[in-house]
Amino acid sequence: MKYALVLMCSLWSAILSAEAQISDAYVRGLIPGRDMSAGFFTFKNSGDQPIVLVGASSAAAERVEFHTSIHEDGMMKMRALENVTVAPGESVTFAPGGNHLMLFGCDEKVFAAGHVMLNLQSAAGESFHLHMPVMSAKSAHSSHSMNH
Ligand SMILES: [Cu+2]
Repeated sequence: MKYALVLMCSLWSAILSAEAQISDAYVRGLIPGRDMSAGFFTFKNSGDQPIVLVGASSAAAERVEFHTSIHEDGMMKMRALENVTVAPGESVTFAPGGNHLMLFGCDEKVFAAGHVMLNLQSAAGESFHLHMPVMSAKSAHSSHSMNH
């Protein structure tokens, strides 16, 4: 009985880890005097159920939100998204000028060390771990407006 349980658990974790592939993850380096950053990644759902991302958190930031950039009255603005749904077999790209993670209250020391660990939570209670290198704010494409 114990053996069957262990087998079930390892099977379950294999299913979970095979469900999504995350690539091109990175965060912007902090601009001196500011504690906000933006994070980007591509999330591919290779399972057969939709994955609804409902939250993000990081030890390197006080708060992390999903944002989208929209053009309104000739200006680029940002809106917070409550959740992001990734359909089975589809990818969602968080990239400059579109969807992004917004990190508030960033820890300078962690950013200076060059990488940020971040978790995405799904509505089903899954957790996806992202290892995001810090890219210099100068070299990163700067289309990210601070207007909310
Ligand atoms: Cu934003």
